Amino acid sequence: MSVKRVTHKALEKLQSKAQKTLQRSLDQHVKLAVTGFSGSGKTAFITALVKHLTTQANSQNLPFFDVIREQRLIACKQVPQKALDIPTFDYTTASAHLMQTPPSWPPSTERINTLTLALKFQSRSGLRQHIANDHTLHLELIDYPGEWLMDLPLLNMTYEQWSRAQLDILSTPGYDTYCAAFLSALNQFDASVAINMAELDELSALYQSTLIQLKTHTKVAQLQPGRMLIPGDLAGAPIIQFFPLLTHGQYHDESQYKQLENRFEAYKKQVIMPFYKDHFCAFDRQLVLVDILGALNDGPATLAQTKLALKETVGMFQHGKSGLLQRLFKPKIDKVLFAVNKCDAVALPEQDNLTRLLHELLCEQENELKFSGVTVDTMTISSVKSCQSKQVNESGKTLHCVYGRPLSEPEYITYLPPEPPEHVLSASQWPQEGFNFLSFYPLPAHQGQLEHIRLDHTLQFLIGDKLT
Ligand SMILES: Nc1nc2c(ncn2[C@@H]2O[C@H](COP(=O)(O)OP(=O)(O)O)[C@@H](O)[C@H]2O)c(=O)[nH]1
Ligand SMILES: [Mg+2]
Repeated sequence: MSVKRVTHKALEKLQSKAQKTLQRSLDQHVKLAVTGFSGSGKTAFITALVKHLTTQANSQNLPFFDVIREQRLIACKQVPQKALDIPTFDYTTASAHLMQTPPSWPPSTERINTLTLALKFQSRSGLRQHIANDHTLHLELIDYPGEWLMDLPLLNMTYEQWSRAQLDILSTPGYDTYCAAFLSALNQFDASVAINMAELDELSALYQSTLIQLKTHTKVAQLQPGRMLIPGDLAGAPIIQFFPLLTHGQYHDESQYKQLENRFEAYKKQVIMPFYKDHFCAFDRQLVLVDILGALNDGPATLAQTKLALKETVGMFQHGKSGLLQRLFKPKIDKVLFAVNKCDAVALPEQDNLTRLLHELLCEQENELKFSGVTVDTMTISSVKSCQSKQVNESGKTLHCVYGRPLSEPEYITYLPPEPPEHVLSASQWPQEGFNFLSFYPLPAHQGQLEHIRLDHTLQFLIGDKLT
């Protein structure tokens, strides 16, 4: 009798243990790469994502996120991260900036940091719903300075190739004001003579100030090495003190040229490689945020360079194919979303133009990715709304305007933004007056609620299938 009871109990225990193990194996971990060049809106996006999932997860606010529309999301909260050696994303400070009166944008990112959210949900499909009442998806997010992303293509380049590409950019008409001093000093530089540390330091510093100028005044993305702009813990180290230089024949091992080439190679091996290996591989999903409005404001050269920079960086991930990163770190990204961010600064009927323009800029990459079995989509979003759309009647005509407080102004204004092109324009098709999309402060939170455009579509595409 007692033997029977024990056996029955043991069986129940075993069943429950098996159920727990199965449930654990069905609980999932998704690592989402939020990528984009500096200023594309990564930090604001992560802040908004956490805010909406933890405090605004209702079907009015996120109607196109299935788990929420179907009222299956039980709760979402920040949980301790797996990686103990990376600082935690400071959500409290970042969200405080958006929520304060008047609101401001979160500070820009100077280092890598991470945050993990646990989404507890009810399943309605497959095996899961029979195993347990609720399941948990862990969503891991990583924030880092966008400048460091732009270092990724260097892994595929020799010093000579990089120098040529970089000097091409510095010689772009329109950038002379920022680059002339460095280019003329470079003309005087003799690369064949013996190593002269003082001279290398001086020219590196001049190159660094050129990159800083370009970053301040243009939207050009290819500012390399990224650590010259955001050094992290490498400030002042010779490994980040190099600059592009054209070759003229052979150089001896102790020449200035060889020293620069060695620093470039050391930077690749000791800075870029470990960074991506430690933090930037094993992503499951990727969001690429693109600041097309900034590129349009800058002009045709910057738009063309944005296209190239996207091609180079997205190409490095080569999800599923045999790219360099694939061989090195085996990334396994199976879904990529390209999103034009900040679309709230464009009149509502013209926002679709941005999707079409992005699609055209990226058609080659999209094709490659799809061919490798990756699911790809393009979208126009705004993770934190900074403007309301507003219709104004003028002499019987309806004008589609935006209403917000520009960064340069003390007051709210109604502004008629330019119409963004649907296609890439050549220099001759470019409007003479250029484009002038304004940047605005975030809209004030209303009763503690932030507004977004298509954050729910974004979440559905990126993680919806993991929450069924
Ligand atoms: N209109 C609008 N502007 C945004 C949005 N997100 C970011 N921005 C602007 O872009 C700037 C850079 O954003 P940030 O998140 O720091 O970019 P990051 O460098 O990619 O992390 C902000 O200071 C804002 O001016 C958005 O959703 N809408
Ligand atoms: Mg940032």
